[in-house]
Amino acid sequence: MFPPIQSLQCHFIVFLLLSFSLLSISAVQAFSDSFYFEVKENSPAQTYVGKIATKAGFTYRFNDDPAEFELNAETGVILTTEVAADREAKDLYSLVVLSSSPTYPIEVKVRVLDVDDNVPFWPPSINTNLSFSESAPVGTKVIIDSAVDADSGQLRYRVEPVTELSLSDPQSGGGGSSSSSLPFKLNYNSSTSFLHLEIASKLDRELQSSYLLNITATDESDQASYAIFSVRILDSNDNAPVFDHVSRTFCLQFAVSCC
Ligand SMILES: [Ca+2]
Ligand SMILES: [Ca+2]
Ligand SMILES: [Ca+2]
Repeated sequence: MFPPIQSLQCHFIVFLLLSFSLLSISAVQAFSDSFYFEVKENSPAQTYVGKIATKAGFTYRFNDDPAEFELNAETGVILTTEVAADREAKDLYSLVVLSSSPTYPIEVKVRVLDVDDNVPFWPPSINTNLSFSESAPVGTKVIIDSAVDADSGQLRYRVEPVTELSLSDPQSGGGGSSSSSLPFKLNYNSSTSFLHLEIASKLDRELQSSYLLNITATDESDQASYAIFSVRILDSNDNAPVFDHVSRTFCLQFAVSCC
């Protein structure tokens, strides 16, 4: 008694799926050996990266030659080439080394470590026009666009009033002016990268209606760039009306002479 055709089709599909799974597993486990190395980005040519295990009588080559690394066919030593690795372009290389016949594959991963080789910058699209109501209480914050640094380190920020010297030399510390002369301070959360400008002391539009701020972003290698932010203080109805003393006196005199 033969099984029905539909049952045969099902068995065939199950067989195909099992075969495919086994092939996938064997592909994952196909490497005879695995190696993990680390090298700093921008390392000069011929910097030692690592050495794979070799067997006597075999030679070795990359399956797909990377521009940044070379392999000694006999010793298994991997060195950098004239083409420097750039972590910001690629931070992990997954390479396959093949032995001579009988061929066996070796997995090599090379992690490119960060070097602080980028200066922080302020994207041109940032909003540099800010405003606060003069009645906003101390502690009121507005979020401002932060600077960008392609490296992995943390940035730090400082705010100073704009002076001619601070514009010509942002490293000068504002030419003697300090953030303490401003009614603002910066609040930076390095884990979220949110940067806030916060009111540090009471604002008064009638005393000063606008400020120009020089905000500097500095990375862990003291590379810095600054942006100028303008802060407008918006009017609030916080002054009681005052009578003109002269005209009031005139009116009273007029009233008395009329009587
Ligand atoms: Ca780089
Ligand atoms: Ca870098
Ligand atoms: Ca940097």
